[in-house]
Amino acid sequence: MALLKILHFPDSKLRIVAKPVTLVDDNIRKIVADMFETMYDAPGIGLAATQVNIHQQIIVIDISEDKNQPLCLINPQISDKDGLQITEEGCLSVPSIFDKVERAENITVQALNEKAETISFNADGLLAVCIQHEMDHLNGKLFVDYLSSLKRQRIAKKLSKQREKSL
Ligand code: K1U
Ligand code: ZN
Repeated sequence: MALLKILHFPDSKLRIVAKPVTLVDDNIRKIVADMFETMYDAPGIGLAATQVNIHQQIIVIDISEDKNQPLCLINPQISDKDGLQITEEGCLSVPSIFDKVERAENITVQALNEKAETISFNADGLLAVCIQHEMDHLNGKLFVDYLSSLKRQRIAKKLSKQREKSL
């Protein structure tokens, strides 16, 4: 397994729209394993392939406290959503920035898992937020896009200062 480099806002590669996976093979399973390792190491509760510069529709998630409930979603789709929730979100591609975002409260998801099986389930609360956040990444969208352009500019400035300091 390998740790992958996470792209940071405002990197333009975060805006690339991911393509569907056509075959879930060992190459895809290696990407999934590396993504889990990268997510647990960060640490985070989710990671989309876009964030590690892989432009295929792959998401990994684990919202459990003990980090023992891995969930891999390949070619995810939301067929139903209802209700609204406002949650403080973070993002491994926008380090140390947190802000409130409004998302659907309940969603119905279809996807393939790493064994190429079709899965379908309902999600609510944090899991629903995380799936919507990660699916946005696959579409080249970041949670800061829901904030005002003034806030987004301030965040870009803050991150570029942080980067300068760390060089
Ligand atoms: O997509 C990402 O960048 C991962 C992101 C997922 C996410 C968090 C919160 C709301 C929506 C989506 C993160 O994991 S940020 C880090 C984080 O939230 C966290 C890290 C360690 C323990 C608990 C949470
Ligand atoms: Zn994110």
